[in-house]
Amino acid sequence: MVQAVPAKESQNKFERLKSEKDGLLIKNELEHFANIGWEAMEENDRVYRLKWLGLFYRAVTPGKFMMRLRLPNGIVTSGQMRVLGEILQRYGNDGNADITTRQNFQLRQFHIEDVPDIFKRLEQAGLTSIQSGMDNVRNITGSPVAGIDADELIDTRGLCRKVQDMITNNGEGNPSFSNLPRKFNIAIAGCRDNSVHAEINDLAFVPAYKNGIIGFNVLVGGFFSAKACIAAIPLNAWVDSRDVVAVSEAVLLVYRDNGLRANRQKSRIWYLIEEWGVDRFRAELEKILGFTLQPAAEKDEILWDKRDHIGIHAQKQPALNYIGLNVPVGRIYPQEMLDLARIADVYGSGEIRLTVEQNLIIPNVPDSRIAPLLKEPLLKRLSVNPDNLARGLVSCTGSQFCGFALIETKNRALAMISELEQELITPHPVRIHWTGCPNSCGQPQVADIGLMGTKTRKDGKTLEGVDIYLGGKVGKHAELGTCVTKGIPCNDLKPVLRDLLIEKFGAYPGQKPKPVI
Ligand code: SRM
Ligand code: SF4
Repeated sequence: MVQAVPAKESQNKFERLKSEKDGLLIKNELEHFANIGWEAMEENDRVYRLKWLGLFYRAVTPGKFMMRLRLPNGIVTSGQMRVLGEILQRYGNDGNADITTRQNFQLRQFHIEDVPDIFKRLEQAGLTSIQSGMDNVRNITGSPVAGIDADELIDTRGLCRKVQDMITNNGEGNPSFSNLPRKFNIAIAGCRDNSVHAEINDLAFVPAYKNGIIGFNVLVGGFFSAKACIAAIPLNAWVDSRDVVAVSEAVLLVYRDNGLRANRQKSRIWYLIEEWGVDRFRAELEKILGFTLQPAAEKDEILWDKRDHIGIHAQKQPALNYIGLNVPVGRIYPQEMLDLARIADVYGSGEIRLTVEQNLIIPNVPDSRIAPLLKEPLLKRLSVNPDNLARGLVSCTGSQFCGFALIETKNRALAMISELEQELITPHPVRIHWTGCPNSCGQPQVADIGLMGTKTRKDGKTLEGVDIYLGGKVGKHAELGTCVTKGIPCNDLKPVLRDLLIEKFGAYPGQKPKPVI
């Protein structure tokens, strides 16, 4: 497929970088990089182009790289989990894995010298990190209970996999989509609770019936950035599930060839749709598809509040259950990954799933195996029954590893929740999302309480602080929250959160009774 080349005069630093050398070509230079080491690498290769292979140089930890995988629908087998744990143990230099807000894994602290070996191991395990950063399509999210939810409408597993295979050329790398104007997010919802946050994706499919057939209404243009946060709008199109891959491909082609590139702040697909209008955008898709898209179904089937999938839940298969484990701020360690692989084998069917809330699911656990599974020591930390604040906690990476961060997030989020839980009884789960800067990777706009890192001043000193977002709604009434308070120093945050929890979320002073042993 011929790639559109942006006019030279419109080229910013990133467009120049891409047209000088396609990021995917870096694949052939990996052995060379491993031989020369990170300090001798050309800076654009090290800092930017390696992201086409899912490798992120972390200036915060000089010499170390993070690796972002692709896990369509957030599913890994126990064998794959074991390989990931072993890779971290062997090459991770005390690194860890993080479950991301796109139902995915990031692995940390690798040296470039070890990356060729790591890639061989990933490939043998059927895993890839290809095209997961920079101007590429991110992990394709799908319903975390696809195929096991009694009320599911469409099983999203195969669709997520097929869309990924189309985009990445079956994991080989696909030059057709290696020079998009910017990043691109795709989500496919298959259940009634919008478990993927469809509305914050550049392209989303939500289940809807048309003439008695279940297919998808299509949403386009959702995104968050430091400059704007936009909820996706209807494309006014209904597609049969057999057309999901073709429609995704057509949207990407239209975006690749027409998306705005000169100003990176305005390079997300939303700005093209805004410029053209939805009707022209849809007409351009139809030209590529070679057929007329059917108008959207009158209503979609997102009818429920969003579930968090934590705890023990009966599956549609008789006598089988899925067990949702809360992973505090998504962080998990190599030995725990090996334990999880064993647990999935011993009690389940050897499968593990990730959620966009940075948690885990062990599916296919027979009734008779639940009690012994609950006695596993790992479940003391990865709880099936966390407190109501821990349960809804999400956090982006923050300053521990991310160069954009204005504040430390994950450790602070955990400490704050633990203190608040000592002082308050919160009758219902409250979803608190931390994000270290306005890029919004931790999605504060979808949270009950969103906390966005900022710098603030107090007593003449510059301090780490947060802007507070309220009003984020998920599930059937999804709505983006907005900023209500700016610049609260992190050291002064606890009483502010305490008051918010009491005033708006029914919390009251007290301590949860200790379980009787
Ligand atoms: Fe993000 C850039 C981490 C989900 C919006 N994001 C980054 C980088 C790569 C910056 C960097 O190079 O350091 C962060 C890597 C830090 C690290 O070491 O982990 C980073 N983003 C993350 C993750 C890991 C947060 C998490 O803890 O879960 C998520 C990885 C998802 C994945 O598996 O691919 C992550 N990022 C998101 C989301 C949420 C989502 O997709 O639902 C968003 C907002 C939604 C969106 O993109 O529309 C998001 N990340 C950004 C942006 C702003 C994009 C923009 O248009 O301006 C940046 C900055 C950029 O791309 O220039 C960014
Ligand atoms: Fe880094 Fe900012 Fe994203 Fe957090 S929100 S991971 S600090 S870019």
